[in-house]
Amino acid sequence: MARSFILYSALLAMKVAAQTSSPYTDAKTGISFNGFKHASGYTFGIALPETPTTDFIGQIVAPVGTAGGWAGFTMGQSMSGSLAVVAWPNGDEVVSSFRKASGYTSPPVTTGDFTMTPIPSGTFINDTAFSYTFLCSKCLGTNGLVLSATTNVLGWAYSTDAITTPASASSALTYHAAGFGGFGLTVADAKSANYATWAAMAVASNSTTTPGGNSTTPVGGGSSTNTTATVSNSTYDYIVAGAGAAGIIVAERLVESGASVLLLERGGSSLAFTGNDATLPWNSSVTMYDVPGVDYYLSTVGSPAYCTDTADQAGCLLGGGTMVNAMMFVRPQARDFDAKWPAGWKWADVSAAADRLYERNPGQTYGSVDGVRHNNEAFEVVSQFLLGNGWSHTDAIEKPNDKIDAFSYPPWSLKDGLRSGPVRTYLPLAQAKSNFKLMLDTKVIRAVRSGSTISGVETETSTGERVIYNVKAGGRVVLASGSMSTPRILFNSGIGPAAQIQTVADGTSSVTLPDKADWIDLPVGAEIKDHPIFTLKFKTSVAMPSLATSQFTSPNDTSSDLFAQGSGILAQSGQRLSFWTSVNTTSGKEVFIQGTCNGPANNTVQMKIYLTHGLTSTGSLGITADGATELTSDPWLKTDDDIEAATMFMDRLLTMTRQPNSTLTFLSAGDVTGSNVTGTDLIKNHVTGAHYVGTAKMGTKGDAGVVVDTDTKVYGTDNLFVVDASMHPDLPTGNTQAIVMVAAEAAAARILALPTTSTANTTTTDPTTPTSSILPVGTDLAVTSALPSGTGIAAPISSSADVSSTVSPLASSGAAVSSVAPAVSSEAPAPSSPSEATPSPSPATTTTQAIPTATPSPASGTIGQYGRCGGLGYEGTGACANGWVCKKQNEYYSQCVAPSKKRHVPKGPDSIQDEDRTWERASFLDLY
Ligand SMILES: Cc1cc2nc3c(=O)[nH]c(=O)nc-3n(C[C@H](O)[C@H](O)[C@H](O)COP(=O)(O)OP(=O)(O)OC[C@H]3O[C@@H](n4cnc5c(N)ncnc54)[C@H](O)[C@@H]3O)c2cc1C
Ligand SMILES: *[C@@H]1O[C@H](CO)[C@@H](O)[C@H](O)[C@H]1NC(C)=O
Ligand SMILES: *[C@@H]1O[C@H](CO)[C@@H](O)[C@H](O)[C@H]1NC(C)=O
Ligand SMILES: CC(=O)N[C@H]1CO[C@H](CO)[C@@H](O)[C@@H]1O
Repeated sequence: MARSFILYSALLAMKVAAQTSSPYTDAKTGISFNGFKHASGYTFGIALPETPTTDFIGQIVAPVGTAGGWAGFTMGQSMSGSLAVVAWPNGDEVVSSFRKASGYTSPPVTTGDFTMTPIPSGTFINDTAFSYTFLCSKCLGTNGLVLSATTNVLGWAYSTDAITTPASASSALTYHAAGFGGFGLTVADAKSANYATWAAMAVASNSTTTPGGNSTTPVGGGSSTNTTATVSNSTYDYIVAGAGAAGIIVAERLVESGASVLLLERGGSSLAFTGNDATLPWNSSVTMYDVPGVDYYLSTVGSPAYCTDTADQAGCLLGGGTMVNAMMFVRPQARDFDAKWPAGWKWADVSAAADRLYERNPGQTYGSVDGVRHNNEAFEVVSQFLLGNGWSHTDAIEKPNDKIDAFSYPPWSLKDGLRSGPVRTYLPLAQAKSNFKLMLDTKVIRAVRSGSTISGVETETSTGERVIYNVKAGGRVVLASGSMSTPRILFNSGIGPAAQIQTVADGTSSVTLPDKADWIDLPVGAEIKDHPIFTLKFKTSVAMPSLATSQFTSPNDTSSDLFAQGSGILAQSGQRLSFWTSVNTTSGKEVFIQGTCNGPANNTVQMKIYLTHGLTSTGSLGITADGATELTSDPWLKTDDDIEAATMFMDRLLTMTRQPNSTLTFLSAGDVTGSNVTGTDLIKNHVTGAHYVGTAKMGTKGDAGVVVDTDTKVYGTDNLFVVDASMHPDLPTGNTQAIVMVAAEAAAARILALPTTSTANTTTTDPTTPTSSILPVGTDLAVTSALPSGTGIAAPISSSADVSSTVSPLASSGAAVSSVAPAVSSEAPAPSSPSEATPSPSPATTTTQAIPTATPSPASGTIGQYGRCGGLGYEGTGACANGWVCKKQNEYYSQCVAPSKKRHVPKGPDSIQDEDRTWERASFLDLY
């Protein structure tokens, strides 16, 4: 594939002025460069001594796209094999690295003798552009730029599509769609007698503004581990670790106060509008996470992003559990708080927080916007059964305190036929603010701690690079990584039972711990709780048809058309009826029960029966040597009260089914069957509820399991907080996400009301200015989540004006599919398929230009993807292979490319991307 090399002779032969260099003097540094400027604003310059030896000074300047992006140049005429320098802005720092391409992939970081040292006065980010000016040492020579006596051909490339992990110098790059090509550098015009003075301005830095991510600053100490991390120069008032149910809400409320907030999420994007383009075959505007009807079948239709290093199932993606859960949204009843939460957290204290949540994220007891409850036969059967036994029909959204012998249409975190939750209802509000940054694919390893003061967090990118982000003086770190993961961060920070911290110290996860004398002994993980679930099946006495699973996983046209209008079975979650009641044990404990019902097979009702609020069993959670959390003791059915309570309810249920004319007859509970079963038999099999709470309980220091105070601050620290399910001292009556969100709202208000601990070095609103800024509530943004531009690192959103209409299957055009570019037909291969070899043919030819030397003939061509097909000096006669078009890149080079960039709607924030799709097509190999 040596086609690129033709350019060299072509350029020398033509000496076309437009593509050659011209001298300019940089105002900021005073350095005279010889350089190349493209219409896009991309500029590259080079300065040489009068007698070049090994070094040169380089400068890359490029407009900062709303989404981010990068700019770079190559030291030879072909990107393949040539040394390249790439740079991009990240917050208020410039990240750079050496790269070398070898194929059709993002060029990896390369190392050698060469190094880069920034020239600070020429390295900056302003409102419109970034500039990187640097001394390139040992960059002249066979490993870098081999200077010609007259003209060198260099390459340039520029992208305004956000890269995956801008904080990491080794991040994968996005395709250089904003521009690329070659230009001729007249060597003589780059030489100056002032070179030595300019080169002396280069100074080593200890930030990531250094070569290749290769400049590492050792951190921590005191343990045998040998980890190094770079330190970001950007600092924040708050760093929030984890963008799940609680993390997004607390981060957004902190942002509203005017404080600067960095939200770090270890996983990738989730809903389509967040940039996830793993859309569904039958509707390319939604991912599996968007569609309520597939929530029971995520693993059938895709590979949901579950954490792989947690004690039990948890979501490791933007939204956390709210993206992988079954969407039950059970507003807590008053006693869920009143029973065991400490003073200041009783229902009277938190009900205003609940109101703020419900204003934005109310939940609803229907799904389909056409008002029809589709496939509702199981509700009809079970409601008759319960009514016949004296239960009453309530509305779980309107009347959360109706929890005794009450049933409801299932309450869902759903809006306009789509999965709702903080990703849809809070995150866009934060992203609209310039004081907010979201970074995906960034895992928090530990809080960096000196005694009781936390200075920041150490993170790890998906490629394993460690970077430390610091808070400002007086700043705070909030852990919101969920009950399965927040404990790990605490252990890794030297906080928890000594045995767990010692496991980290002796383990293999390369965590730098504080000195043993500084370990903080708290019972992290010691009081974990969960709802056990018993699954029962019943035969119905009346005929009850059921839908096949394939109706949800591979929907027919009727279902997918209805969904595009916000309706039908796909616009509903999987449950059909929910019920609640309680039992009183002989020792006087009242323990609640929840049931969710559906009809998984003809004439069959399934009930998932949860033992909930009031249960007394606890287990414990610890960490393994390789850094995974594990249950060191199970939390289910450990007390006589819990066993008695579960048995009592099962006996009552069996009695109900044995009434004359009962519509339900017991069928099975796992392997337990038979007509004479008892309650004791029915509790033999249970599964996890995945509703874990209490791994960093709130309460009075010294009480069992208590880790945080009533401001959610970790005891023994000045500025470390836990705001997620970990801090809940008790289990609620229903599924956990709603109460987790309520408590996150309440926690944000408490944190903002705290006095400043020291001179907060912020010019924005004093973060202690309390509640006025947190009280106003917005509208429910479930659909109108227009995402403004110009926000943080990964947050910047494309300027696409109609995000909101493409987000929703309720697009005004009537059907989501119709808002897809016509090029994407329903037969197009799944966009997420990495093996997709050929883009779908498209009539769109707007980017194609006829060129004299090649006549594109899609039907008969032979030149493959990215092959050269024209340009001055091109001698070939072939045409692009089927499906590809010849595109003029510049005078010298035309290339076979995909007819149009395939767009998957909705056009969400470009910046929030999955690692595996950033390099969807492209080649440095055939840059020009
Ligand atoms: C399979 C399943 C089904 C469920 N079904 C329901 C249901 O139907 N209804 C209901 O109400 N509840 C349900 N739940 C429970 C509910 O989703 C959780 O209680 C809730 O999401 C907890 O919120 P959280 O903020 O504490 O944690 P999470 O929502 O888990 O959020 C934690 C976030 O932190 C991120 N993270 C983790 N570690 C790190 C790190 N080191 N650095 C950076 N980021 C990190 C995660 O990727 C995640 O985004 C279900 C849970 C599961 C797992
Ligand atoms: C930002 O920097 C670029 C490059 O130096 C410059 O052209 C531009 O005018 C600057 N913009 C502002 C707003 O200062
Ligand atoms: C490293 O950075 C810190 C803070 O930005 C600064 O105070 C210090 O002088 C720097 N050290 C070196 C060696 O440049
Ligand atoms: C950590 C790392 O990759 N360090 C490398 C940085 O670059 C120098 C050469 O410039 C190498 O010697 C180091 O190994």
